[in-house]
Amino acid sequence: MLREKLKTIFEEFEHDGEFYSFKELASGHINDTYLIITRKKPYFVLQRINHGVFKDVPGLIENKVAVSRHIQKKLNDLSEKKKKRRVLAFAKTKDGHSFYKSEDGNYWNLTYFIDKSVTHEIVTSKEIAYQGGKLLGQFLTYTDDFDASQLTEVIPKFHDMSFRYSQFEAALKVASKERLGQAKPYIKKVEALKEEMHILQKLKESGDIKLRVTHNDTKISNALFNKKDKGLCLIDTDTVMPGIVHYDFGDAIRTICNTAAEDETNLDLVEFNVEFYKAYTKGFLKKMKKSISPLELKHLPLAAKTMIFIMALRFLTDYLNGDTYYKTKYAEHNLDRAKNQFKLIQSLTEKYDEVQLENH
Ligand code: NDG
Repeated sequence: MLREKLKTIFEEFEHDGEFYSFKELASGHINDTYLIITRKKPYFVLQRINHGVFKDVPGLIENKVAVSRHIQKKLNDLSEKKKKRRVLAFAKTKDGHSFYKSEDGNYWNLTYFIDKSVTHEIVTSKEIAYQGGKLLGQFLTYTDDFDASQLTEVIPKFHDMSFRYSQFEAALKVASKERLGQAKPYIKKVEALKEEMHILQKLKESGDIKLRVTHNDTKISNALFNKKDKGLCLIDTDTVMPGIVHYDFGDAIRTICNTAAEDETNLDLVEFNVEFYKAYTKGFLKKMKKSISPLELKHLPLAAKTMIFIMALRFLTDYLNGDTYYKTKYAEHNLDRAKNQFKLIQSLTEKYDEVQLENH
């Protein structure tokens, strides 16, 4: 029984919590995540890391723990007023490791649940967008002096556009006739956008845009807020790796500015919200003013387009591959997700002038 299993694993970790019950937190597409409700707070979050997706789970967990520790040190130096900021804290197992490997070969990690926090699947106010922007700017500022060479590259070439195109092209060769047929209009879009979608990668490769420590999965549901909509911290640091600022900014905008959730199938509901873009950018730049270069700044709108596109491409590729990567609930799920992202690109493209910084 799942309850017994989770309880047993929970008890492998060092803490004072007494297991009472659990609740699945089902919004992620990769790992299995459970809220562990104890008899007395704090609660915990127990997570099974998907080792099909992440080949080096110990490396991944070391990344997360090291980055959290680095941020924690910065938080310790803050004034009382700012002490509401948070960072994930990891529990250790009774034998001193940051993860537990269960007999069935699965890897688990345990963090302290941040009390009175909430997440959002979609953004409903400018204030949340603004706070979200500050959170990311803060994360990138806190990790600016983190030695990136310490980090394991958990998924090599994660946001590398040429790599994602090559996976897409390989998928075209193995896809069923039926899926190829369903995907045809979107395959054409992928081909049409190829050149534009490589601009940022080229700037990264030439060194014109610098490498930083980036989060790499900045969708809005990976940000914690308090009940008054103030930002607390980013969570799900599985993919912290060296990257460019555009990965994180663009990936955040992808969900912040979508008027519908990523899984919405009614495309009439999917629009790009320019007001939220402006609010997010304002919060982000408030924290990043000193460290962002003119070239990085100029390419923020393209970052949004590129990161929406890369997710469309990845969902489409997984659909063509027969759903081997993302968790899906029905046969067309990945195709529907891709359609949602393509609709968002279309809407952003129509409003592209409005998101240019000079028009804010
Ligand atoms: C997952 C993906 C992330 C993607 C998101 C879409 C991994 C490790 O799903 O890239 O943007 O909801 O593939 N993470 O979190």
